[in-house]
Amino acid sequence: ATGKEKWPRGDEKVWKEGLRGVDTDVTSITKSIVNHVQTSLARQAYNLDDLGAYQAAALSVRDDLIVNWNETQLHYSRKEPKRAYYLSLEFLMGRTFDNALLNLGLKEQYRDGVKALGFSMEDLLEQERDAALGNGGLGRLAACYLDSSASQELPVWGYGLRYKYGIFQQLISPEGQQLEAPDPWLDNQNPWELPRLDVTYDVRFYGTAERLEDGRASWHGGQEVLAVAYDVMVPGCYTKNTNNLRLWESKPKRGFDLNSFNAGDYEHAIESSNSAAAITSVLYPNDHTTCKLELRLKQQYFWTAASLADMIRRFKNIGKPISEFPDYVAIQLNDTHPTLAIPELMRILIDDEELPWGAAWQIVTNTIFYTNHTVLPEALEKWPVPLMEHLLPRHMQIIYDINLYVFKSPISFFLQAVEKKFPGDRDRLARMSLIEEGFPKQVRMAHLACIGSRKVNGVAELHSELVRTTILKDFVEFEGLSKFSNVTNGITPRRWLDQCNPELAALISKSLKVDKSVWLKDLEKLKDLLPFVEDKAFREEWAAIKQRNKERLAHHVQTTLGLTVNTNAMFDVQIKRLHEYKRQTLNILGVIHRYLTLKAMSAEERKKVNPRVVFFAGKAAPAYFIAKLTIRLIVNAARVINADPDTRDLLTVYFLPDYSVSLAEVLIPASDISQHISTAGTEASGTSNMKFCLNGGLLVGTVDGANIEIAEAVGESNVFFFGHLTPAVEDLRYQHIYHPVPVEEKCPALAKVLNTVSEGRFGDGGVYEPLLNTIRQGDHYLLTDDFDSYIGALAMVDQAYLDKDEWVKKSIRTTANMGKFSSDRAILEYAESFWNIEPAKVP
Ligand code: B1H
Repeated sequence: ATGKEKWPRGDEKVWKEGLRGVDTDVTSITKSIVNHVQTSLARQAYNLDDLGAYQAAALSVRDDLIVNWNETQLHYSRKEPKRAYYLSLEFLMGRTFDNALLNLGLKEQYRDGVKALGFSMEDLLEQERDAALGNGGLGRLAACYLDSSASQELPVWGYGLRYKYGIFQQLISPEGQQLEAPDPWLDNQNPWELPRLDVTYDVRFYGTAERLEDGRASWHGGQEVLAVAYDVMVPGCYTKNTNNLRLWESKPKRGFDLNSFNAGDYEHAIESSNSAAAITSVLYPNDHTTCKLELRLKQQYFWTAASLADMIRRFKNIGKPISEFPDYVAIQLNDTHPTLAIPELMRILIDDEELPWGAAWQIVTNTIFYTNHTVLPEALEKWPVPLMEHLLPRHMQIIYDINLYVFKSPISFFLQAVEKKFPGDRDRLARMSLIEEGFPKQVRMAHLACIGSRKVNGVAELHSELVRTTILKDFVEFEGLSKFSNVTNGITPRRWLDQCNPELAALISKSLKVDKSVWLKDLEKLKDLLPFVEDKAFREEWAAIKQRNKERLAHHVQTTLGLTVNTNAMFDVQIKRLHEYKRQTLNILGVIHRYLTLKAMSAEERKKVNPRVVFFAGKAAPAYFIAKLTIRLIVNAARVINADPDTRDLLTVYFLPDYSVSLAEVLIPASDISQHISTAGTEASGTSNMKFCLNGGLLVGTVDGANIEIAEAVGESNVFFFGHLTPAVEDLRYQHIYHPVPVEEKCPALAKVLNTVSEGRFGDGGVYEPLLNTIRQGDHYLLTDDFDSYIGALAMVDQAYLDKDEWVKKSIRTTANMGKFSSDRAILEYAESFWNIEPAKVP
């Protein structure tokens, strides 16, 4: 194209007449669905099952999304606003169909249309597989932030990987062991993505980097693979703005240049893990433990390189000088996984754009932002230098150069500052260096992310303070406090209230006398529910909705597991990844304690006890032995407890297999109480805590993460706190190691529970010894310190639940005060204080 052609080609009127809009009436909708049955699916009314009907309806909604998506991209291209890019290795999107219908405001019309065609909306919604391209909170946060960006009309794109297999499917064996099966989520086709086979980039690995003059280098040889774009439409709520999530798939490059392969690289080229398609094959299922596999590093580079190349191409289209890159682009790193964006952008600016080092560094450090999500040492990413040198030789050079430039160069501004402040402090330099000494040496990705970024933030007040005072303390002293801030996480009220709890959403709209499109985008409006605390009829409706949500969950358990759940009981829920720091073990040991207490009661005493159903769900990393053993204990304890005629009316326990976003949508609205009981200082934020409270569930928790801010918002009288506080943790751990006290002495109630397990009350006790020993020896997560106060907090919950009316008041107050935790608030903080971007509403 010369750029001088007439646009559009042909007759503009003909083009305009051909354009489709968004269908909003039932007749057009059924027409469109039937059309897709007939043509896209090549099927007919007489051979259409629920899956086919879902696919046709989804394709019809997708047409609407495409219309809006196209308009949005055109609008952004014309307006040229500064854009932000959210780089995340995980996007835990869940299902799309229902969410898209609600955001488009077409749920009712589609319900009617589908019904007219002889299907039920509920059945069709169940046909969709979750897009489970994430492990847990970090990935779901990314999904919530995309929803909020689109809903707030912000020009934000997500960049991630299109894994062929998402998080593994969890099966539970008859012995109670977790088994893992692959999640082939793309097998039935995915109507929510647009393959962009024309949007591709070459990504290089291995090869050699030769230094040239002016700090530049030439990186050549090695292996090149192709990154292909798949676009996922992200509709905003009641707006045309429909943003993009671009996921990369790896493919072998055609026209492969065998000559560029030197003998040393040949071996790697034929390794199966080295095949191009392997790169985006599977999501790594470890959360909070870093693996040092070459393929994982390849994923990280493949994705950051393709994403940056795409951003540079888009930026170049607007024809501005490269020095203005930070005026048009902000890049948010979701944890350290995309930290290679820093040396990669340096490489592009220095080697391709031929900028001097200082100018390049200026651009990088004005463009990139870094969010930390954990202070657990085992989760901090470090890559062996030999692996980096082999896979990414040019990037390793750049990292060494950054290290010199920032910390040691005599011309460096930073060195002068360091020298002035800490003369001759060699230990400090060793602590701060990007390279950790050892065998092998390792690159500290959090340090690289920190010094290469404009801002660094944690995800809740306490966590951000811990980032400043522990893992990045030296950097705060070095660079000043102002670079380090906090953005407390949020959740989208569209999925986590309107979609998962439609009856509650309807009651809120009716009572506030405002359309849900208003309060869903301005969640502080929930405050206006407070006066209804005193309205008896409202309270009754509120309680009745909770009851129906409990019945919906019971129905789900009945149909999927064949188990009957007592819906007259209090529903107590803990759902999250299995991890020692999250202390599911504390919960199950507490359940066993309750069971033993009930067993010891007389029939008369038992009559006064309120029945309780305890739900667990969550996946363990496949190689995490202790976490898997916890699942086994939960499953086997449940089996014994649920079968005991003395207690089963008062206490039952369920481990629901294969936790997912969709399962969370059923569990959360049904909970009376949920547990967020991490050892103080270990859970960076937590986000399910927000989801439960938004749905009127109360919270039992430690003084940790966002629990603290939730309590501040809803009032401490509406949460049940227990356990030691963060400042005490370090000291308690020291005591465990140097002045150990036997559990029998320190916490007799817990000792009794541990012994009951050891003695084989829940199947072969020997099996659980390794788990029990983590408590008896070392007790890193302080179960022996917190057990008594935990049991005390649960007793307070029982006490409070006796007064049902007061409980409902607490529930209403909780929901009403959760406005702060909308991800709209969080994303606007990023947009305003970090990225400096503004809304760009599509007219
Ligand atoms: C969180 C992770 C995480 N923090 C490494 N860190 C991973 C680390 O695959 N990996 O290598 C995957 C995930 N995830 C969670 O982030 C925190 O534990 C939560 O407290 C927090 O709410 C969530 C979102 O900020």
